[in-house]
Amino acid sequence: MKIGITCYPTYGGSGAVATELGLELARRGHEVHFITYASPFRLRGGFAERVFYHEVETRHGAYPLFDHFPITLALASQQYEVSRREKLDLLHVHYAIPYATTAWIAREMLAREHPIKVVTTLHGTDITLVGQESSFFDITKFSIERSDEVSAVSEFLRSETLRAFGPVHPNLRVIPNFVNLDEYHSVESPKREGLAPADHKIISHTSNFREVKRVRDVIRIFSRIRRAMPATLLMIGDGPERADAEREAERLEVSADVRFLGRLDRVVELMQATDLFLLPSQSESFGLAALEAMACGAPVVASRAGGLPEVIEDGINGILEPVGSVEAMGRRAVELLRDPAKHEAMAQAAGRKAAAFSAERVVPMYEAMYREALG
Ligand code: GMT
Repeated sequence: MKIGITCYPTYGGSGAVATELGLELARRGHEVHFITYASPFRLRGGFAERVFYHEVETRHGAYPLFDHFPITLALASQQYEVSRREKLDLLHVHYAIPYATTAWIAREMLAREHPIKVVTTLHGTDITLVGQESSFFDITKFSIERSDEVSAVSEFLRSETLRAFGPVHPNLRVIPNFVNLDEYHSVESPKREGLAPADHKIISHTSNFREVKRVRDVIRIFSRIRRAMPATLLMIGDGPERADAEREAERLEVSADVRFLGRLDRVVELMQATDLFLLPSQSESFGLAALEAMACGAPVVASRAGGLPEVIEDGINGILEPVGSVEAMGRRAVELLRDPAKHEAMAQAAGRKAAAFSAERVVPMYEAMYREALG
């Protein structure tokens, strides 16, 4: 098949899933065209056979009338152009807003000369936050309804979509996030040099530091761990809540042991060195970051929220507590880190659970959805 993929290219789970999917599809012999406004961050590893990248124009001030460059129209035009020129079979868009809408425009434009199909994957905040804002609600609903096939990344997100928007699509299916186990797996001797002193436990968190991630809770949980044992917290990513998290670390007097590493294109070695991963989000449709940590053998302490219980089984391969329960999360994290046998059993169980979400198992679900879209 010839597949066009559009996603948020910079950082975030949806862009990661979309890019990993494109690379997997290309390995399976499909031709994949990324149509995005910047090179997707996980695509920057170099040349990949059957993978193409088409950059969308984002010029500001291109015409004096435009206070804001109409980037969504530029994207729709590019989706149209690339689909026509490369004879794509379908456009697979990740995140409903605005991509399900731009793909719908492109498909309408192509209708007579080169009909294509539109497949939309819902990732989370496109449904749980942005799509439910009054100004976006109707256009989000419309664009999902008009997609040929639609998937959601968890049972939670599927239910939430149906609750918020009603029966938007007769065949709204769940295709979970996946992980490439060739890359994400545990290693005997992870590279820890330079990350933390040798006697420290390594605790990690990765996100885009938005409010929904509750990064101050990450610091609060860590401060409880730090009071109990030598430990270093790796804060990977960046975003609007970073300054608050830094201040919280100062307030709790743990700054010396918290390392803000900023946005990193590659985190696998850090996950392999991680003893415990923290994801105390307000909501999380799936929690790709947790899955990748688990694949590397790191148990996760997370909120019992959204789709996280579909990935993390409390007491078996991780720890779940209600949103905001930093006391309980910190206490249980300390108990686990103090018990090497229990930690090892959880790390093993985390790896096994991650294997249930391997690329080998999940990517064929996307291929099946494409075949159905193409009839
Ligand atoms: O906030 C993020 O983590 C980014 C966001 C996105 O759309 O890029 O992630 C969402 O999609 C991921 C991939 O499907 C899911 O694993 C995340 O759980 C989801 N985030 C939220 O629901 C908050």
